[in-house]
Amino acid sequence: MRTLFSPLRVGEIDLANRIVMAPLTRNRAAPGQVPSTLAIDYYRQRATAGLIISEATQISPAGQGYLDTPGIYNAEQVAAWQRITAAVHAEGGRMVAQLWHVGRISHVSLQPEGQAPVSSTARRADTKTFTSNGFVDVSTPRALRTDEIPALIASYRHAARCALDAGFDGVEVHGANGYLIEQFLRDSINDRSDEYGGSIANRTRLLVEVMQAVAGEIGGGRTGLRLSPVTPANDAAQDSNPQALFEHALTQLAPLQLAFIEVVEGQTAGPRDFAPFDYAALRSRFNGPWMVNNGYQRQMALDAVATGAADLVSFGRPFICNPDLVRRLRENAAWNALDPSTLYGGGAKGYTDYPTLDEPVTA
Ligand code: 8OZ
Repeated sequence: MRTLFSPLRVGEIDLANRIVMAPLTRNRAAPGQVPSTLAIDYYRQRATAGLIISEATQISPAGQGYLDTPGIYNAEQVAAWQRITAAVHAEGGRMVAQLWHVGRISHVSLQPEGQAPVSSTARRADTKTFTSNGFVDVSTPRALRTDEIPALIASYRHAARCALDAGFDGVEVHGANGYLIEQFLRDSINDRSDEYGGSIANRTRLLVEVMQAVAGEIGGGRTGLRLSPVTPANDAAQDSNPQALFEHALTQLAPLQLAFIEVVEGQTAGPRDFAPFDYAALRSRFNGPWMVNNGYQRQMALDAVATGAADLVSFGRPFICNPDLVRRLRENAAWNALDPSTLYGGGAKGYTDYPTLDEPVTA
């Protein structure tokens, strides 16, 4: 019988169970956008997950949009990630790097030479980001020229190569939450008149070319994708026809034989029924492992896998506060409560000090 606890091979990656640690931004990177040494323990503690998806990691300096997020584009970063992936592998875990470009969700103080962030559009998002000066409005972006797209795609390819050099089992491309790829996908944001704007085929072009480049570099069986078809995160207004848009995208991606697709159902970290969307119809366009996310409780997750509605379930905030979430799911044990004040930035507190079932809770 197939359960949440049964093994699964996704593409080229063998997983011990179907419980996934979702990508989680924690803003604790060291100078140089290098993951901190604390991150070694943080991820090692969670290595009983069938798969860990790393926190979002920018593919290039211009891909950064928040203070103290790690990158995956230079040798120093690769060396630091190597220590993390080695620790996870030593515990029998598997880990992929989430490849991220924020597009317009950034601030000039975080950009190379204080330049404007780049996007599909020159229109500013109505949202804030976190900088060394606290929460500030995101900056007005500059629309990428068509002739700049090949270099952008090359930076995804380079980051994918860096991820494999760093010992990751693969990557997940961040195509969700209103960041660069969704700034191209949605007609509520993309106002281009070149071949990357307008029709659904044109708006999905960047995603498809990025996925082709990454899969071409490291193999489709080591490449996953995160989508969030209706989330309003980061001022991503609804597309006029998200069902047709995302079904077209998955149809285009089918030949790549991707390792998995992770779908955020509803509003990221919010209501699951935020906007109507037929996720089963979307899934019918994809021939590989289907990972669901957003607000899954134990019974929901057990049912999703047992009924075949999903192959894998990713948990975000529950994994932050329960390093041994897999055991707690297995034994139907209670979950620790999350401390929201330690989510973003800081040190060990709220990061590596959440207790397991074996540890007495210390004050
Ligand atoms: C929370 C804070 C900053 C970034 C996402 C990468 O929503 C993020 C993120 C989440 O995908």
